[in-house]
Amino acid sequence: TQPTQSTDYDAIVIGAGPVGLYQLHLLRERGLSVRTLEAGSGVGGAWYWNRYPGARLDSESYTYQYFFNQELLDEWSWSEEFVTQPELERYYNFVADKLDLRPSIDFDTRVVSTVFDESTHRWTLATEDGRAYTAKYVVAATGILSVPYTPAIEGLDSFQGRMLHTAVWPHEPQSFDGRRVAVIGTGSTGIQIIQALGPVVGELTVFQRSANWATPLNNSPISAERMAELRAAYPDIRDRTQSTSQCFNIESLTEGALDVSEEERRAHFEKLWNMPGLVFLTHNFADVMINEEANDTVVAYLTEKIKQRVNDPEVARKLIPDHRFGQKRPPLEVGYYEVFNQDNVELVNLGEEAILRVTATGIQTTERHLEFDDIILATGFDALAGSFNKLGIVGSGGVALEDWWSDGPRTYLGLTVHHFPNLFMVGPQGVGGNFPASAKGPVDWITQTIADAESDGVARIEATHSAEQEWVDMINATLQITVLKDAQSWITGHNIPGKVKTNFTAYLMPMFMYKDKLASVRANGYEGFDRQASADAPS
Ligand code: NA7
Repeated sequence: TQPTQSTDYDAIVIGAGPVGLYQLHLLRERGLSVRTLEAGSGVGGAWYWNRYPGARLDSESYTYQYFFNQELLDEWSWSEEFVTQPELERYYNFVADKLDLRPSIDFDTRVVSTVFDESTHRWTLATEDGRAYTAKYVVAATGILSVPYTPAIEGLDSFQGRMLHTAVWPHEPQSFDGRRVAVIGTGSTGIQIIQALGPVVGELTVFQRSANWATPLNNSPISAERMAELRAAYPDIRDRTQSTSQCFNIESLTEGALDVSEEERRAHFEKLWNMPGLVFLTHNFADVMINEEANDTVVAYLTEKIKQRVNDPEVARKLIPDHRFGQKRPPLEVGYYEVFNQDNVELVNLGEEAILRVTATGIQTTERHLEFDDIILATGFDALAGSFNKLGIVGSGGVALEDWWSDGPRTYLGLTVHHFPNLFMVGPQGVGGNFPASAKGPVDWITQTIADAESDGVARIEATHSAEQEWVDMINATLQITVLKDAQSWITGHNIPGKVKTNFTAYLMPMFMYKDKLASVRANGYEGFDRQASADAPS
């Protein structure tokens, strides 16, 4: 039988999340034939998969949207400063419909192999169910937090109750009323689900490997008046989120915590405590992430807050982290600490009482057997390199991405990798933070780079080994000046046994430097790249 549609494209985008949808739209606008391959049955990426109770944005809703299209801005209204997952999923569906993206997306299509052909300079992609696609360009928009991590706990499969992972949550409604529930993991996700389930479950047992510095979300509904004000301010908000260091709507102070008096410091922390969002990270003193003594002042303030909110001093002790503020991404909370004041909630500190195994009816710890109806894994992700390593990417000379990255990610600009021509990614060692805003520059740049390659008759464009090495060296060097250098988080790979590698994963320099670099690479004729015309390209 004849295939009903061509499976050969100019470009394939992998993923229909916030980054992939924008990339699809831009490449299509440039007149390229583009197909998006999406593993899920719908759009939204993280906001399609992470459907657990309480799943919510930690960025202000109106900073997390697309600003490139006036109709999108005019026709969409946000209901809360920080909306929940269903509203975000609706937003991405609204965008997909408005921009007519759906006809260009193949859903339920998981890419398992992505192989470069030296003779044609094209990529062949194979899907889990045996379909094949070819394209000159591939953009992997598979996300830095998208491969769910399930720890290898003995007996996990033997549990006869309901076992759920927050990152692959079922579409059918799940009731927890009156049930005995275990939650393993207290990162941003664990904290959101714990505070959502606290009021409804029969009994809740929280298994905590590391406590976290959670600060108040300070959410509120958005009234019609507030929405009108926000709309009027959209041009400013757009510009700010494109210029602050982590693409949030607010910037750090210029003075250090140690430059001001104790009273002034405390007054600023009190202000942050009552402000909405991730402000302890984004609007704190300038030295908090680079000076341990400055960081200690935040730790002291937040320690006091936890002690004030948790009734039992012993429980409060367990909830006080032993890492520096910001070494793990600080979660935002709404009544999280008060959950532990409920009689039907217990906190198990895994450092003092470890999980030995999961049984048919519950969890056996070093101290006792606990019976559960439900076990919820809020154990996070194989972050950063994880989703790219799963695409089965084999580049020029038969080099596998996973092998090339055996010492951790190696990229040029967080967007391209030596040995992998015509392949782009919004991946590790690139900018992060408020993701749709931080990914805008990279996606615009990828689009222009592909458009220029097309108009210049380029058959293959590939980062040079030396440009990549310089980028990796810069990434590794900048880590050393921040408190992240001895962090134990998904950003360093410490969340997964055996994952820590030599190369660091994130770009920590200011956003403006990244933007300048992208601009100068282009202005200097794609500095750091080999661009080969069809006739010159090796075959
Ligand atoms: P995180 O932040 O990686 O949190 C995962 C949690 O699961 C964290 O508390 C881990 O402890 C815990 N964990 C992981 N493995 C185990 C085992 N084996 N036993 C017990 N506990 C374990 O993932 P999230 O989904 O919460 O958030 C990820 C990001 O998404 C978040 O930072 C935002 O940027 C959005 P650990 O801290 O590693 O000791």
